[in-house]
Amino acid sequence: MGTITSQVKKFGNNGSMSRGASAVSTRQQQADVELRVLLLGTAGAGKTTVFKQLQMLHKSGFTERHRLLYRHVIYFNVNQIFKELLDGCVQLGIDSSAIEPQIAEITVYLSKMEGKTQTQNLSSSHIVEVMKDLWNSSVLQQCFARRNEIRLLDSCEFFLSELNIIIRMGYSPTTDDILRAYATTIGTDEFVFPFRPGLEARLIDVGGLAIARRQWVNYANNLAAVFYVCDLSGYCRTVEDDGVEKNSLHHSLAVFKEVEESPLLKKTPFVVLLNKTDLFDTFLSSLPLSTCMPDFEGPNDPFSAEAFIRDHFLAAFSRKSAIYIHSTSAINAQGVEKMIIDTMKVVMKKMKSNQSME
Ligand SMILES: Nc1nc2c(ncn2[C@@H]2O[C@H](COP(=O)(O)OP(=O)(O)OP(=O)(O)O)[C@@H](O)[C@H]2O)c(=O)[nH]1
Ligand SMILES: [Mg+2]
Repeated sequence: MGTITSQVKKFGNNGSMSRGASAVSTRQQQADVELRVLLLGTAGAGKTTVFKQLQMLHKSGFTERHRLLYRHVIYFNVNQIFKELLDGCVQLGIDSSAIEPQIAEITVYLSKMEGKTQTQNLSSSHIVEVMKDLWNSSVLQQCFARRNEIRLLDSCEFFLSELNIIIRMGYSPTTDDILRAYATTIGTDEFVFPFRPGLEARLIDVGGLAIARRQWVNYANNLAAVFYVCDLSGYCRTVEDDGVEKNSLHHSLAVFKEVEESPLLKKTPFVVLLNKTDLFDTFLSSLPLSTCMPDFEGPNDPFSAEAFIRDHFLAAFSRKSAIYIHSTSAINAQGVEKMIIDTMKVVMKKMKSNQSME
């Protein structure tokens, strides 16, 4: 996703983020301490979604410039979704020959839209009908029903149910749309916000692909906490990382173990965010957790399944007093606000008790 990612990244480096950063540096001088919090996890786990939520809470929403950049990301995402659904049909052996011309038409249209500014328009009513018909077709619905078996953006259903709104003149993404957009983080992003008088927190978002994860060691000094984000719904899905296809939950646990064992973090408290509870609950209703974790004997309800995964994270962590595990859905603004407040409180407590032990 080269261009889109670099556009968002460019915003992060040169746009309102850097304005935020300079305003912040003045405040920083006034602050006695800065809490440094590192967001880690595998690709697509939801780190940037948590980051965006914090930006929204501590700035007053997204600027028009930010929304315009995300408009490009969303067109790119919708384009990607149709391509992934077509690839999925091929992978699952679903005959897609009848829909290939429409997919090609959509791809050409959306590729043009990705480069357009808000004031430019392409006639949209015909293409919206083509997209809606395609999305409702038995071919794509059959494919979507087996979405855990293919590579497909999590926001597929969300964006395709909003086509009338997205594909039109003057579309400006809502906050929800921005939270649903996905541009993989290539480098790192930082955001500073007041935590309480005299104390600020710096949140650092690192990309989750193997190549991006290597950068986290540069941020490991003086951390108040690591927030490790795990995509719970990955239990029935695979991801490709470093050219290898793996079960997403097993991969997340393996990376967690690697991070936890790092000597650089041996005094750092960890918050594990078990994310995407909404998707987890949906998948669990038809795909038992035992498909990925054969030791799980049920019952196959969200509470028991989540507790089982929690236990795996606990077992993988050697310092039992320095871990806090919280379930969340990062797209839910209210849930995330509460999560941030609750978990930061816990982190502060851990910090205090760690300092008193030294
Ligand atoms: N349904 C649902 N989607 C979510 C949730 N959290 C994140 N997503 C979606 O998952 C996709 C990936 O989220 P990101 O936050 O960009 O993932 P990331 O961990 O930053 O990924 P990398 O930057 O590639 O490491 C986005 O489309 C989000 O909208 C959730 O709780 N539920
Ligand atoms: Mg990211």
